[in-house]
Amino acid sequence: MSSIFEKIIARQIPADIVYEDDRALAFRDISPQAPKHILVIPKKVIPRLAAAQPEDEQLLGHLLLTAAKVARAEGVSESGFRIVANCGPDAGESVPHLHIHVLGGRQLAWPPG
Ligand code: DGP
Repeated sequence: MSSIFEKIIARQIPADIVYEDDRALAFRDISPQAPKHILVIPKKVIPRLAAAQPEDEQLLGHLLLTAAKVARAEGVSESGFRIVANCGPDAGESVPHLHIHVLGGRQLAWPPG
């Protein structure tokens, strides 16, 4: 069964897409935790960072550069932003398709909850 993010990639369910290329998709989180909250995902199905393989090295780098590109496009590159990849139950991962949260537009607390 395909995950909700695979359905977004396939345009089977709508999303506010802010960036797309051959390997990555970025769209606004449905439940934003900051004024800017975007998810960057690979089109390849990788459930989570812990499931990534050595052959995914270039793709993982591409996702990070995409996160930085999205932050620039959203105007938070200078003010600051945070990237988060929740991996597994203790981290609160809720969608089993690797995703990088890009959060910005407000002062973010540290440590996270
Ligand atoms: P995580 O808890 O790290 O697995 O983050 C999953 C995020 O995905 C969560 O912040 C809410 C978001 N999300 C879940 N379903 C949808 C959806 O259908 N559309 C969008 N845009 N975001 C979703």
